[in-house]
Amino acid sequence: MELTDDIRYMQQALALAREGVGLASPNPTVGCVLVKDDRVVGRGFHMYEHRDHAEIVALKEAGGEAEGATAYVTLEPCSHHGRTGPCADALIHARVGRVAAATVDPNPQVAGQGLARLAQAGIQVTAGVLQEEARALNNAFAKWIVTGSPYVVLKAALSVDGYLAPPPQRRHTQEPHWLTGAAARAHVQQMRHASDAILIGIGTALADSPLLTDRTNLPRRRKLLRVILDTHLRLPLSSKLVASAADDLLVLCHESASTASEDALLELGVQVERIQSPHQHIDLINALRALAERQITSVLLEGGSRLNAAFLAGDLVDEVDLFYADAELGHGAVPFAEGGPSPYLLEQRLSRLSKAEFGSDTLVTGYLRDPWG
Ligand code: AOF
Ligand code: ZN
Repeated sequence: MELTDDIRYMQQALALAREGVGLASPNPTVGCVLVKDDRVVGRGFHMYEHRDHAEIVALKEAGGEAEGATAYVTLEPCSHHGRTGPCADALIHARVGRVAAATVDPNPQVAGQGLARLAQAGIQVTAGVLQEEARALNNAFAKWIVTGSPYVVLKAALSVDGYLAPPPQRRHTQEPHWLTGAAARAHVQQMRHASDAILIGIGTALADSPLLTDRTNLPRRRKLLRVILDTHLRLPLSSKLVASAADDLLVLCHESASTASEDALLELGVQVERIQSPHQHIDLINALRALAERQITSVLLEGGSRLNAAFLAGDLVDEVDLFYADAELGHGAVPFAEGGPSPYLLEQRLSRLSKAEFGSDTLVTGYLRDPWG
């Protein structure tokens, strides 16, 4: 009975947390529901711009009703002073009777201390309610706050035989070649919405001239940062990417790239950052660190056979999302990862493999590492 209630209310808190997707980063998405006598007396989710953490929003709504209530929180209440005071203290002060948290906060400044403080104050604490769902919502935050590098998601749309695109000689237009259908492409838009940045290689930028925008129309605090890895600054000034730059286009180049090219891009509102690299290519670890310093907690890799191969070879990918269409492309088509594994081989290395259908396309999701340890 009690277990069922815990799950039901934590599901409500998770649904609230999801409203913060796109609005909470670089903070975690967190939802909170305050329940008294089987009645919801307060609800809240975190938006970075509004500063208040989810618990504080819910406590303000509940007022005096918070006393004796159970707080369902998707992340451990914080114990530190950041932009706000500790939520654990606010819950103690409001005299809630019990706190159920879905997962600990991976932030080393919190990491269990919030729950400990609540327990010390005599509040009943239950941890781990719907932990897996709650953690999945904050993979990016966990990776970024613990390692100082963003969570990397490799996404690819593939033919059933595992290729990315027809061979260049069979491509008749400059228009993108769609393998997957509308439902899968709408899901990719949701993935873009949940990401802080999207990253492609210059090869894909030149071949496909993509726009790389979040077209969900859902609110987001910061624009999706469009990042191009472009060692020698070859991105054409006339490209769609440059033409649409509005503080949201960042070109990462080698430290030796031409200053004239850099100046021309800067002139058009494109941000350029030179990445220290001990070799001829852009050092990917340094590139990811540079993004993390810009408070980018997650990066969606959307492109290119070379890019896929380089990130996989560097063991820099956390999550893999492979959309398989039912069309075949056949021998000679562009491979998933040039000189790297086939997608089928990669699948064998993934853990927690799951499948979902989008129209006639299949999405295979799996993980190469778990940011929660
Ligand atoms: C909570 N509830 O809703 C969120 C929490 O700088 P601040 O004060 O906004 O603190 C940010 C940190 O607080 C963040 O790194 C994470 O550890 C925690 N986020 N905690 O109790 C919330 N968003
Ligand atoms: Zn807090």
